[in-house]
Amino acid sequence: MTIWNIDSAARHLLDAEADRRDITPITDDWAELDIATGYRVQDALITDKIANGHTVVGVKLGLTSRAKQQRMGIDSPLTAVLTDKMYLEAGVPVDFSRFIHPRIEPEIVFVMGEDLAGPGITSARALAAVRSVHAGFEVIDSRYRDFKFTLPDVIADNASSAGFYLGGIARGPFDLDLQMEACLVRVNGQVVYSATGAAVQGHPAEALALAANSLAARGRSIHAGDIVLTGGMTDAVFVNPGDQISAEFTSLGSIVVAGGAAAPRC
Ligand code: 0L1
Ligand code: MG
Repeated sequence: MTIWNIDSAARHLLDAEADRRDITPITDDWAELDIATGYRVQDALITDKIANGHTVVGVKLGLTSRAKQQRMGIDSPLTAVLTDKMYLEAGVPVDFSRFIHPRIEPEIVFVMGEDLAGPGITSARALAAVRSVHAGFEVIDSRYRDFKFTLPDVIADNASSAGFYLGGIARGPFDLDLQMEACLVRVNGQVVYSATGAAVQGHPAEALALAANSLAARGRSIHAGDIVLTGGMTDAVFVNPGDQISAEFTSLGSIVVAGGAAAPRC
């Protein structure tokens, strides 16, 4: 029988990720896992990754769009941590030997030019701290079976983080209308979703401000050079072996990702 605490919950999630094995929600067995405890599990999990050679490269927001909130049945955004090992080179297929049930979602991504520390950060202040804006495609891979979890569960699981692609085009934060920036998601040529930046908390800079302010509540901040994924603009699509999935943005260019070959299950 597992004795549930911060460390055992983090270990359970790390083992599931390493073994490419889905698990039932931790809250099924540990009802005391609340939002604050979920973030402490997330911290423990990231501490373990750092001890194993990962470097923190930024933060991400999850569940910032209605499309994603409705799909997951959770109406509150959350933050999580990006590490260097999540970065995926353009053109490299999604590697099924690494993931359980990967899904992919288009995002507007900021690279920070200045530190940003809440509380009290407005979207205008947040945008002024951005160095460049990029298209992104985030690979999420919940460690929970069928992507079924409560908010504390998914916070503990570092918001399903698994990988991210960055588009090659960098635009200044005031060189485009981020609210109107549109994105089409195609799977094997068929448009399956579309959205504009307004889907992300009304404006991606609102999501950035939200990240700075919620991190401040835990004594954290965003640093110059950090990558910030502002949250899926649309619902995420499952990646299947051999698929070709693209995100075409109005002025941030396109990212095309292939599903690699199927990997045998152990
Ligand atoms: O990036 C995200 O929006 C992930 C949030 C967690 C929920 C999910 O797995 O989609
Ligand atoms: Mg995301």
